[in-house]
Amino acid sequence: MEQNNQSYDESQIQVLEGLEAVRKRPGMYIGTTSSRGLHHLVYEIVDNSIDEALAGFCKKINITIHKDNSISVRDDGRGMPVGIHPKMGKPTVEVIMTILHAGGKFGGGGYKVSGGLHGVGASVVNALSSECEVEVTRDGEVWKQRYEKGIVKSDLEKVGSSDGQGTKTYFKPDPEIFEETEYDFEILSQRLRELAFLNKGINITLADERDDKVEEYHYEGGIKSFVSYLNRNKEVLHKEPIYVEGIKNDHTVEVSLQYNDSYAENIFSFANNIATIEGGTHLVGFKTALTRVFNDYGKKFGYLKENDKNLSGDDIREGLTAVISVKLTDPQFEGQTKTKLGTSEIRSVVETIVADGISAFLEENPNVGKIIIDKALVAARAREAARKARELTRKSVLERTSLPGKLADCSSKDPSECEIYIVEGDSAGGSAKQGRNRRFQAILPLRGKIMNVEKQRLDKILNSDTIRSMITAFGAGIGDEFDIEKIRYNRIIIMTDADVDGAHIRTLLLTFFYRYMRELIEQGHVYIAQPPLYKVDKSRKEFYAYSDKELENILNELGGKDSSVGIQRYKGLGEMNAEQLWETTMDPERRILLRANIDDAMAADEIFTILMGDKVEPRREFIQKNAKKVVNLDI
Ligand code: 2B7
Repeated sequence: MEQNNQSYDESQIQVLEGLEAVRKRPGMYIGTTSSRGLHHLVYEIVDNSIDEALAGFCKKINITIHKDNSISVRDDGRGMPVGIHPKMGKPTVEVIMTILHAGGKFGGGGYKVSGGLHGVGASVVNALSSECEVEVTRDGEVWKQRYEKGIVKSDLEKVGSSDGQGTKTYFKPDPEIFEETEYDFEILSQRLRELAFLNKGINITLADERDDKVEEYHYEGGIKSFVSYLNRNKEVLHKEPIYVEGIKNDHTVEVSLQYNDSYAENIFSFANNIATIEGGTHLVGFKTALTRVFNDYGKKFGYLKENDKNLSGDDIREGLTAVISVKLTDPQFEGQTKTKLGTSEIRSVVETIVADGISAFLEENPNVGKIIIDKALVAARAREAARKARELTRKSVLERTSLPGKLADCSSKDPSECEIYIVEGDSAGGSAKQGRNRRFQAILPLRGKIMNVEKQRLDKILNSDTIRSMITAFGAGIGDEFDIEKIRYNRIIIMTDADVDGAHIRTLLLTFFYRYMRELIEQGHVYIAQPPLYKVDKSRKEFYAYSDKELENILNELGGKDSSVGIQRYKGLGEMNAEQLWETTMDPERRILLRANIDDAMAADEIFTILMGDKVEPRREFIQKNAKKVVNLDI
């Protein structure tokens, strides 16, 4: 008895120390206390339901955003165990909810495969919530326990009976911890849809009580449906995505792929439901298999002659949309953002399963094989042409005499302090040239239309004057040969009009950077300038407003809108003179710059795909619905 009491006290102290640590350094456990961390709480809880589903015991997961931005998650799994935990001497539910790192084997079976990046679970969510409740239904009984800031507020109590089963968790993120406490439906919906794609058959619903919205995600086709969804606005080259699955050495591998008529390669890889943005061994295995299978197939059916050079991986991946999903116990994550799968064993497992699966598919669907090989052969020829074109560009870059004529370069040659403004239109370009600080600010005016790079191959893209002048001015090359070390400017600032055309040009430029100079965006070198929307003047004083809200504030401060107040709405940069442009948009002391950050390749590609796709309808709809959003694209 004595002994028992003592260990109970000890475990109690452990709990408090553990949860206090979480509240003291929330960032260590959920990465950040910004909006991102707030949404992460939901994923942590949902991950436990997904694990229960992967174990084969749960079919439905329902998520509700309540009016006060608290959250409920309910699943129809077996329900968290309610019996006394033999080591801890208290109900297992309580252990799960209050002990840090209580992951893994409750009730046997180490099935924990899913899990967010930080994979810390329910106790962390509990610790960071001002209120939390768990309700477990199992063996005909309903049990409930309450917590506040992670501290137990009521013993686990039987509150009713029911013939169902499952777990329900309610939590309200603590405003003392989170800077942002409002949930964004779209953010949750995107991840939940992704989870439904990645775990076929599971039924997930998301309800928003703030505006009575409900969505349901359920895909019997799993990642095959995912690929169809990603290609939904594209012209596909074969009707059904190819789908391959296999299990080897306890590793589950699923791959689906479908070609479209674009030139882009879009491969999304996942390990245990986590997006592996930086790739890893599973991706390497997939690419190796794909290249090998199509070269073998090409040879076997005479599309490639014995003496022909092999098709390159890039040729074979042109126009490819693919999803790779592996599930493994104890994955190793590496890389700067811990989104690169390092587990080496997976490489050959994926390679074998994919090679066998695709070969079998091609045997049965030779017409699809021919379409893909034909496309790869054209790609190979175009790549050769592009190589020659690039050779020419590179020579001119090396010669250095040939910085583009339109470029007004800065005098400093120290890239760390230099910036280049890419400016829409000649007249704004002129004002920018006059208004700038020429020591460290360079100006490159853009004339005419910017090519939609998504629809072109590299050789065509390199024909565009606009794009060539950017490549030459930046000095770091393009595509596979892009070398960020050589970049001549630390900041690349896109300055366009604050209208729909400006937004379009900005999207085209971001698409170009994203596709051909991705590190520029990844490493945070690309910025969007924010010119003011209005000039207000009263009694010879001028004020600039960068948003409608700000205009309202200024007018209020000036004592309302009357005849003595002049309001000018800037339709374009061209309406500002050099001095105004400097004051409002270019002076480092006063300007506002937004950094373009594409940390979510999928979200970015979605926007690009919808905007740039060949089907006109979705594009128009998107621009109309999101005119505001496009302006704030990922920044
Ligand atoms: C690693 C811990 C967290 N757990 C179980 C069993 C079922 C189960 C859970 C859960 C989120 C909100 C509604 C296993 C696993 C704990 O041990 S967690 N269901 N659902 C959940 O948290 N959903 C379980 C073996 C036998 N019986 C039950």
